[in-house]
Amino acid sequence: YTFSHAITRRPSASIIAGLRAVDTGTPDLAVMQAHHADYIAALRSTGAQVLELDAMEAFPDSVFVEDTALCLPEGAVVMRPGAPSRLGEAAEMAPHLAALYGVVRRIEGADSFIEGGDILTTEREILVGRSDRTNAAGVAELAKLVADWGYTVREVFTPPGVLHFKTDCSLLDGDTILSTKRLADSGCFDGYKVIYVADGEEACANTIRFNDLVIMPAGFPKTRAVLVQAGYKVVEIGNSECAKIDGGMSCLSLRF
Ligand code: CIR
Repeated sequence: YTFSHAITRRPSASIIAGLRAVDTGTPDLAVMQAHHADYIAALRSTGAQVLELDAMEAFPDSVFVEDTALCLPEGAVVMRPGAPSRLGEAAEMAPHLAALYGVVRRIEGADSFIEGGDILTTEREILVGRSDRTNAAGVAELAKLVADWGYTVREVFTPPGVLHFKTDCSLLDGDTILSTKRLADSGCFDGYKVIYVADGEEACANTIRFNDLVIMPAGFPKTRAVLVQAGYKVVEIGNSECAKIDGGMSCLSLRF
């Protein structure tokens, strides 16, 4: 479907303390700000209205707004991030969603954990990958919250060592998913058309289709060529700094 809105949050100086699985260096705030501006410009170029929230120093990973909520046409669901340092980010997002949306629901169970990066919404279902951040109780609570909106939630699994389900996949159109082989091999996309990222380019699987654009991280020429060949209009955005703290294109916005 088409998107009329996106919510983003400016990176904070505390980004240097962002969570990461492996330390590959300190993110450079100025470079990240430049990449972030390019990302917002790409979203805006499609005609969407893009909200830029202020940086939050208290939350180093708060630039990755996707993890705080799930935005559906019927309403928004505020998540309960499984990373303790990120739990408070969800409450900070709730009032902004309430201002833009009629209906806001919340994951509330003390034992429920779920992050937006583990959720892939397709035209037929909502896939949620269990991960180190998303547990069975979180998936079950989400399923209950969206049932009366007509959505079916299917629990799937994020490969070991991969942060989020969507670290390894993206929805390109109603029926087509860009995926790494290691994720698609689990069978979770059976029945969908799958385009594989090129071997060695797994880090570009976190891409977004936003209106007429496919926005992907820069520096993955083989996968870029496959997408162009398949007819997608591709825009590349620098992701060197977010990549140091395990972030990518989907993490940087909530889209609806
Ligand atoms: C984290 O570990 O939570 C952040 N450093 C990266 C979050 C990336 N978000 C996403 O994939 N949706």
